[in-house]
Amino acid sequence: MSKTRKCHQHLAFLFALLSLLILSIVPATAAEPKKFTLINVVLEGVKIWLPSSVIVHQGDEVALTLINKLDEPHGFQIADVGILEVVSPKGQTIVKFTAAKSGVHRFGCQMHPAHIGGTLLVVEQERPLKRRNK
Ligand SMILES: [Cu+2]
Repeated sequence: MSKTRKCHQHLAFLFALLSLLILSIVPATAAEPKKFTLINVVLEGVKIWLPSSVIVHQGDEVALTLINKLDEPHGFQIADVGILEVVSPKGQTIVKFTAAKSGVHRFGCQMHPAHIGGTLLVVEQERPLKRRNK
């Protein structure tokens, strides 16, 4: 085997090692969205989005799968986050957003005021304690 060929093989091996290293780092650093499924049901004549509370941390990427089990379209709105969707009858859709603002954000159906929604609770990330002025 020639010297240059051996050198090429060596380089190819290093490249393979390097790309393997990069591939193993990227998925660990890319933020996985927090996934939740909300289902639209009727309970004794009352339409409800369930579960009625979703809790995430500030800065989280959030993906909500909205499933409409009913025979007519229903809305899904989180005004504070800028989400406004209509889910078709027996259909489903995914909404994605970043939970940028901490606090309690109401969600519900913009099409039917009586349709019960819930709250998205965005919890502030824990920070190191700051020294307070006395
Ligand atoms: Cu509705």
